[in-house]
Amino acid sequence: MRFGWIVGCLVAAACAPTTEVTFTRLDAGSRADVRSTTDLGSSRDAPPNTATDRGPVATPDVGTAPTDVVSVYDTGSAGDAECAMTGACTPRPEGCAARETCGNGLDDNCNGMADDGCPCIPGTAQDCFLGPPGRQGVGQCRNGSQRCEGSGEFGTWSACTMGISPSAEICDSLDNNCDGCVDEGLCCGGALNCPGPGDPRVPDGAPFTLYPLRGERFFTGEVRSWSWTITGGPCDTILPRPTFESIGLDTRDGAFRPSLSGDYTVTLTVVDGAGMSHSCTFIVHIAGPGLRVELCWDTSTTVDLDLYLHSPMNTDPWFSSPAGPLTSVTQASCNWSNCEDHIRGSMGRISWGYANTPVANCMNGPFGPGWSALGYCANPRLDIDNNLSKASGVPENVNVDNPRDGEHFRVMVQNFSGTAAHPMINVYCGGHLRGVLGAAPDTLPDFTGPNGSGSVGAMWRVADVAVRVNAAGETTGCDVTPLHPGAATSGYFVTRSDPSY
Ligand SMILES: [Ca+2]
Ligand SMILES: [Ca+2]
Ligand SMILES: [Ca+2]
Ligand SMILES: [Ca+2]
Repeated sequence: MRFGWIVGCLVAAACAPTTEVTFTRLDAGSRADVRSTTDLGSSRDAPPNTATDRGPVATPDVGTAPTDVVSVYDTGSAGDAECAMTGACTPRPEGCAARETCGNGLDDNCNGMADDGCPCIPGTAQDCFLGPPGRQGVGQCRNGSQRCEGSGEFGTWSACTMGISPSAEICDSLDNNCDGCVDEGLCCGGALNCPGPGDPRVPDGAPFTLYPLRGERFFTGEVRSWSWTITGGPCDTILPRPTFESIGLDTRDGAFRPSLSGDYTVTLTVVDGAGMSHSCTFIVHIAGPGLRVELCWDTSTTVDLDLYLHSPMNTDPWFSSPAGPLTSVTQASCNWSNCEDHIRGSMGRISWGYANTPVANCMNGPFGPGWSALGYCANPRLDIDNNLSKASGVPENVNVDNPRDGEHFRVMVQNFSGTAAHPMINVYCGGHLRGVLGAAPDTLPDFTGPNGSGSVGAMWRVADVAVRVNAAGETTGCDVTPLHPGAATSGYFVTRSDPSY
């Protein structure tokens, strides 16, 4: 579910004119990275850039950009001359370069596109920043995420979305245009105090844990109305209802409970005693530890798909025979039979030798009562199971809170119903989105097959994920390798009635 954004004018009339920031693209494309001041609130965000996740990253030479570089970003400041005199601050340079540098997720040449013209592996995802390179990570600016689109061996990076880009400076105690100066050139009163990245008022959240929203932390003064809107990540674009529950969104103190990892964009809109609207938009990062694989699909209320994560110890077949999963499922994978709080069948719980983790990691999910009774979260575990009887219209996900460095996991989706579905897989490593597979426009074609009552049916072997874990046991990143049939270098790896690895 998506919500409309309400962006209030926060600049007192006496302070006009305001800074204008307009992003336009030089080409005729119509992607989402065309921005203007009118959509400055619609950006969403992804985790902070971690260079270790992408291997060596070239650092753009932002200090010696030729003078003839044309930037599509207009982040210059204006404002009231009188106010500009107070609080002197030197804005940071935009740092535009003559050429794009590949692999850094930056728009080095300031043409409105990050890593444009750079080859990538379809299905992988990386952090990116839509704005002048010199403004990355400054003020309210936050990295977004882009995924590699295409159906061939190599693809191209999508628009950089889900981040916060520079926007016009407004009175909110925040550096909106990310030039290193707060509320520069404006005559600000100070009732609104919006959080930027890393602000202690907006700590990271965890899946299934209620996240409080406290309006008084961001606005002081007389208020006529409070309003919160929340936007989720990739699965929220295709599921029939949000991946989060929410309460009190029209009150000062609201809250939401996310069921998935990733970034949720929150906008607070306040109408003050004089009827003027004020707004803050910020990102709440929901980070589950370790490896987290999420599955969602368009027909999740009528079609039963199942998520399987293969044991990292072997390459055994997924099933013991081509007969249906109900009779052929094995311990080769974490799946619906052996990985939930409640174990079905006689095989017992799957064990890959990991320690259990604190029950707080899973106690608020749909199987929370079961995990609470056990007193721990098992690893691996299936946190949500959409099997149309227990739950419908929801995602599924498998967690391994504490994988070991270098371990390698294969992800598979089996179509139990056999009828049409377009599954999407999101891979998070240490809370960072590192794979988006099957998302539009590269949806999985014809994922249909025999019903699971008599056959293992249609199976999509999605990707191999090799995790990186530091000495403290924290998952710091991973490499996602999308899979293709046979020796092919492109195409989705879907089989029918074939249980092999
Ligand atoms: Ca560029
Ligand atoms: Ca670049
Ligand atoms: Ca500024
Ligand atoms: Ca500001």
